[in-house]
Amino acid sequence: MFELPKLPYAYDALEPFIDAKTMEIHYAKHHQTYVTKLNEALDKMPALKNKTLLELLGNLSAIPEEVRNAVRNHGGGHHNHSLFWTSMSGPSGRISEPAGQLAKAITENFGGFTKFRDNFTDAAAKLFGSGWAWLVSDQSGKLTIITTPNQDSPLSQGLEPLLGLDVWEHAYYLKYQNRRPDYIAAWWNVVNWSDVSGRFKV
Ligand code: MN3
Repeated sequence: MFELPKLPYAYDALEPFIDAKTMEIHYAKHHQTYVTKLNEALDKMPALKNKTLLELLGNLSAIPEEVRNAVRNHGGGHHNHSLFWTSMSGPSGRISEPAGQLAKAITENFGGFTKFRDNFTDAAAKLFGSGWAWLVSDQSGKLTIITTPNQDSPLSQGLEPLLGLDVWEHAYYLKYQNRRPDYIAAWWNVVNWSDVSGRFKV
């Protein structure tokens, strides 16, 4: 059975950029629901129960049709949010710019960190409806910025998610209402590049 991972900081750790109430509802209610519903779907398909999220999401066409959408939505929701929480941190220990190989790759692929950040911000702001903006790498280590609708995971496109931004309204509405660009601008302050850089394997 999949379980809600422990949040690596307190609900108020990301204040004032992301408020404690949003974090509490987002983690304890929204993320928990994805986990619960993923488990409910897998209860109907015991053959899938030993598979990892990567195995499930990395080959959706192999999932029986009866539960495929549930695995895609709730398995994706579980994986996306697990990555989202660890990609952020409170001020202590937070590294505010990429380091090492990832810093080098961002410069090579986007022409510098500022350009990367502007492109990512633009993609997240323009994404219509609910979904995610991502920094992903392919098998060769090439980096791109993509968006996915709903809870679709980059894993289902054979891409490795390094950094993801949740732009569902539930991620920001309490504090920012319809001002998604303000939420995105604030979010950059809490990205923990040490975690993101650690995911990049060339
Ligand atoms: Mn969310």
